[in-house]
Amino acid sequence: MKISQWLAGAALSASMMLAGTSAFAVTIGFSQVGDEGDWRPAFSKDMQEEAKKEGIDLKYADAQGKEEEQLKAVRAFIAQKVDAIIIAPVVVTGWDQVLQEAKRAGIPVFLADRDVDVTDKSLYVTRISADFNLEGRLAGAWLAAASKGNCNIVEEQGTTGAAPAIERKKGFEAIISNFPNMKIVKTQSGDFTTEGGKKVMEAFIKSTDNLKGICASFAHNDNMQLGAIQAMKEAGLKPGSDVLMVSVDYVPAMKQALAAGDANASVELRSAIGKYIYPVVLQYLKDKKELPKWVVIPSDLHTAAVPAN
Ligand code: GYE
Repeated sequence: MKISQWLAGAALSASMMLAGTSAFAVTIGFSQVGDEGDWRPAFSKDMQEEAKKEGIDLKYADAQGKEEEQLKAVRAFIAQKVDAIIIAPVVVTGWDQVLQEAKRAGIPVFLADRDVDVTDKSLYVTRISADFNLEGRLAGAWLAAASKGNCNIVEEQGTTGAAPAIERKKGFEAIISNFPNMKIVKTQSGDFTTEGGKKVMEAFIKSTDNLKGICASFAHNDNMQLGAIQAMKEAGLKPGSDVLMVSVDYVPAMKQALAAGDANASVELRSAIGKYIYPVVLQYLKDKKELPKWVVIPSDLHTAAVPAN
């Protein structure tokens, strides 16, 4: 629901008429991970634009990839008595205490994108995000079909302890474990960055004698895969034909890599998700109705032609 529709309803309320208020301002604090790749800044921009459209006063805090910064930002939002807090958590651990502080202050917390690992689920209202495990399964299923179930894989993992790194790996492994001739032979974290992916692939190239016997690179995000593509080209290899390249996000640079034949598949992680997130938050602020703990945003698989061999 748009805030304009909501306002129309709210304006009818006797209390507002008595107070003579014609506008309802909602203040939301949003603690964002940082800007580690191409997907994240697109998501941040969308959150800011959608907030404007909804008439939300958005307090935006960039944690530069550090959980300590997120904890500080959340505490600052609590001190400012915002109406709600949205967190895209860097990693899954370390959240219990600060979420309890928000709960004591009566400020509802919503998770966007990444997940947290807390035993008391009442510490947040809901999480609005894509299914990272499904993304891993889609990538694994594509690769199983493309390689006919025969594939030695190198894997570039996302940030250690981050929900998408954990779940994409689990989902991918759940699929390839059905194929006795598919296995991950090298795996390392590239921290979701282009530079990280490049470094990791350089190490893989060295330790496998120029990717000898390697059939695919699975990267937990496109930026690491784009870095891996650079490293492979510098080593005289042909990503997309010598080695199958599958990753997640479907950012514009990956669309180009797919079109150029440097990559073969990418699972889309939508970045324009403010339109999924804010209506849930605003509705909850209005009616305080309990929500399911996860509101799922759909993911799609995009592929380029698989080279025949
Ligand atoms: O895939 C990656 C970003 O949290 C799911 O974070 C997100 C991931 C996304 O850095 O590119």
